[in-house]
Amino acid sequence: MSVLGELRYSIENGRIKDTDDLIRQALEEGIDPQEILEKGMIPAMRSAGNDFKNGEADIPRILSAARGMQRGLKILEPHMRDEGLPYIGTAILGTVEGDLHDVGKNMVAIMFRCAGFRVIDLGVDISEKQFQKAVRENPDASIVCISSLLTTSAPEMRSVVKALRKADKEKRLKIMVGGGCITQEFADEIGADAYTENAVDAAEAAKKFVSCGQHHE
Ligand code: B12
Repeated sequence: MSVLGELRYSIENGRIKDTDDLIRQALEEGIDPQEILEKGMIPAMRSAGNDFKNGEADIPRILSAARGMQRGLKILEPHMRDEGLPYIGTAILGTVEGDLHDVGKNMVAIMFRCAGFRVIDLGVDISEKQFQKAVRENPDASIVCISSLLTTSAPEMRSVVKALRKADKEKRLKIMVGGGCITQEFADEIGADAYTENAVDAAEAAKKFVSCGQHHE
């Protein structure tokens, strides 16, 4: 198996020590960090997510896959971004009030950082007021990402979107929503700008938002 194949296997199966070693090995072999991410790590994350959805993976496995991704990205990150490069945008991210799930949110943060965004991760159980405060305090942020895994916390998402829109007089914000219980239909209904099913697509959609913004300036 190639080093990227082994890397993929190690993340899918939560073998974190192997993940660390394999990323270092791939870098030593001169494989481009972007390729390590796109051909080794992202497919692993996708497949762990799919296995989970189909009931083929349990909670400890998805948690350790996420941990492997996070640890691996820490090793890879310094090789990926030229420190001198400007960020392509700033995104605020959080899980809504009443909801403590953060695995998916953390994956969104990782993918955004890899795409070149500065990410302000507010954490979990974030109230409408906390989202509003973060937007006020970070005038350079143009994207707000809200995560929700619980049907009971989804209504909270609706009021966060409403409050952010009301305060956003210059219409600078793009609001993205996601998480296990969110659907495109719900996202449309509450007036979000984008919904995606996974973190990889979320970062792609966000990149489109910032590049559209630049064209209009
Ligand atoms: C792990 C887990 C937990 C862990 C959380 C640990 C942690 N640190 O996150 C613990 C054990 C603490 C937990 C607790 C509870 N949980 Co729970 N939990 C799960 C479980 C098994 C996995 C969630 C997960 O991590 N998925 C993997 C990640 C990668 O997927 P994801 O979060 O969906 O994220 C992906 C996308 O959705 C997307 N995405 C995520 N966020 C965003 C944001 C944006 C902007 C975008 C664009 C995309 C995006 O990108 C991610 C990666 O591709 C799910 C089952 C399931 N099917 O999801 C139940 C589940 C979410 N939990 C559930 C419940 C009911 C609870 C509890 C109420 C249980 C209880 N009775 O105590 C508590 C609630 C605690 C609270 N207040 O939040 C239910 C929710 C049902 C519902 N629809 O309301 C589920 C669906 C289980 C079930 N089938 O019943 N849980």
